[in-house]
Amino acid sequence: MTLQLTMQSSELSSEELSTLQEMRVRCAKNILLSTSLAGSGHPGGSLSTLDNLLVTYGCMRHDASQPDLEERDRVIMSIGHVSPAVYATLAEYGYFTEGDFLSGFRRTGSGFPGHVERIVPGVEWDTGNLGQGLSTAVGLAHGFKIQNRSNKVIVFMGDGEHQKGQIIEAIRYASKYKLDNLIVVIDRNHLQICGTTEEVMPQSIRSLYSTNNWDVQYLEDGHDYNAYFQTFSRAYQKSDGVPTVIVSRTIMSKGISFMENIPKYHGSPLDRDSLAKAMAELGVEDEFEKWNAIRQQPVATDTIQEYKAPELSVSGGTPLVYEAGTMLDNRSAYGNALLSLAEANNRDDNMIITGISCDLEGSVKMGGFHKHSPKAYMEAGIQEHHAATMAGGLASLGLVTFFSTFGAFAVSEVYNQNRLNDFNHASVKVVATHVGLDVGEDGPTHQCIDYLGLFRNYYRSSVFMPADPNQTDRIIRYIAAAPGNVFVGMGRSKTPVITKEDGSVFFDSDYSFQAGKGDWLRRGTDATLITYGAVVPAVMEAWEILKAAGHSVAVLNMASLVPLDKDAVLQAADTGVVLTVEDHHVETGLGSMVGTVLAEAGKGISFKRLGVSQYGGSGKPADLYASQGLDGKSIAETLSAMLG
Ligand SMILES: Cc1ncc(C[n+]2csc(CCOP(=O)(O)OP(=O)(O)O)c2C)c(N)n1
Repeated sequence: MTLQLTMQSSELSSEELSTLQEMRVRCAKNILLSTSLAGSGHPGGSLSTLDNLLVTYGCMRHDASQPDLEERDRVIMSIGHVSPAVYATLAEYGYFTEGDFLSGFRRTGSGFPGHVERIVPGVEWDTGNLGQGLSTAVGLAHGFKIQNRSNKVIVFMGDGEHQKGQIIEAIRYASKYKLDNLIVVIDRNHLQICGTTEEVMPQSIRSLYSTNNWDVQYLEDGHDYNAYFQTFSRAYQKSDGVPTVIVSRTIMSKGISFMENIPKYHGSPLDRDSLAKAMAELGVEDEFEKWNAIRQQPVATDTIQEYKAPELSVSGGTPLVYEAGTMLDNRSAYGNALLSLAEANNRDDNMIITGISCDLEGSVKMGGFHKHSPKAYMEAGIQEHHAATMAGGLASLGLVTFFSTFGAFAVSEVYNQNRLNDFNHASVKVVATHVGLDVGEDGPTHQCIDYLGLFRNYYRSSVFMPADPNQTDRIIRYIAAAPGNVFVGMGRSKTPVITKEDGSVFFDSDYSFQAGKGDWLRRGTDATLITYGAVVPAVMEAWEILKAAGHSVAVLNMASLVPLDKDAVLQAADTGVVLTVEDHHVETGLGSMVGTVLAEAGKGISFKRLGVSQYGGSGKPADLYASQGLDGKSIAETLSAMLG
């Protein structure tokens, strides 16, 4: 069965109301059955959100036969734990059958995971980490505005969830950017895991929104279909520049007398006897044994929705080549490349390249881009958690989204936000400046030395570290056109253009960046220095010293760290001596990656790692490098000792 409600009507007809009642009974049955069959899950919040979900899907634009319809509205379930309610609702609306859901829920390999994931047809975003859903929805809503599209975004949130700080960041942002295409629905059941929301952490949810100029609608009975329909329809149809929140007073476990208002049922399924009692209350057959038998069969995978990347048509623009002898910071080369990409791709009626920064526009060199494409530049304020998550929402619409701030705030600060983008194939371009000891005088809190260690934990993200302004230019153009999440890091200082031995530009107009490919800056036979990023000039200085001492040393620049050019590492091993040098925590950086490649290939060669072995200090980058053995002279000494 499915249902299409007409939002122009003043109220629901009696047929529509009885259809909704019938749907509710089936969904309640499936919520309780699925969780009892799995022996885990979240029936309480599922039953309290259910009524609002059922009406929402009746109103919004969607088509179960085309889950990726361009014109569809987007539902983000910030409360990913109410997956039973979502799957039951989507089954009602024809995305799959209730049998698919009941036979597969929470089984390894099935298409129906414990928290909602986009492998389920109709689900837009993997969630479960509370507090992030509103930011994703804000990204989508802002993205639709930038694309001049009329799609709406609806986000379902919990009341306990509102204790998370990221939510207020998103609330402010939605108000600033007048996202009237956004509707928040809050399941205000006053309960969370450890008791009432008042006991666990008192909060005034409505005032969070009203003080930020949202349209706040309160429903005293959130289970009243007509009241919700009327409020939702009004919010859906207005265009006054004000986002809407519907605070829907609901009852946890609504509809099952002995479960209502008991916090335990937030996350506990019914035991066998209680399930039988609940089925009797609902007036439906108890199908536990039937589905339990079916669940002994191998898990079905045929509903699993494969991820499809949005189709992109991005021009890389014309590369900028910086001449030999130029000294320029890589972040300026980034800013120039970003502006050039905007010039090549952005039109007033069609923005493709977008950029977000967090009160650091000048430092991350986004000023030129902002001036060229004001509609596509987003100043998110000092709200990095929101900004990182929002970037995922924007990027998932096919907007090429650059998120730029200092390394410490683009990586460590928002580790779990980037992680969710990774789950969601979001294709965010995290371009961080002020990475490593190269940050200098601002000191260790600002010296991001863990970007590789952290990003390597994600399965779907690349890590690129340019060595000079020319390589920066080419990497930025490459990532704009290549789908996928990526981290690009750069230091703060001015750095020389890298040249070949004959003095000509190394990354010249013929060079194009390739992921997974190292650059042999110098060839040599006695040893190899493997390096990247801000320490490349120091390594080149070491190379000069070693050359003067009569050593033939190769220098391999690994701008592409993930994926890593393992063949080049093995070629380096052929020299018999390998030293890695990096402006990164020595234990979690390139050195350890190279060591693993060598060990797995059974290479018993002379191998050492140089990197940041303790928190840096506050001082000139050259002095900080020298203090940790990362200056040219120290690198040359270390390698000389290895050469014997
Ligand atoms: C960031 C984060 N912290 C903790 C949890 C664990 N957790 C899951 S649900 C929940 C309570 C949510 O309460 P509420 O939003 O009121 O949802 P309801 O209990 O009404 O379903 C918690 C703490 C989580 N999923 N994410």
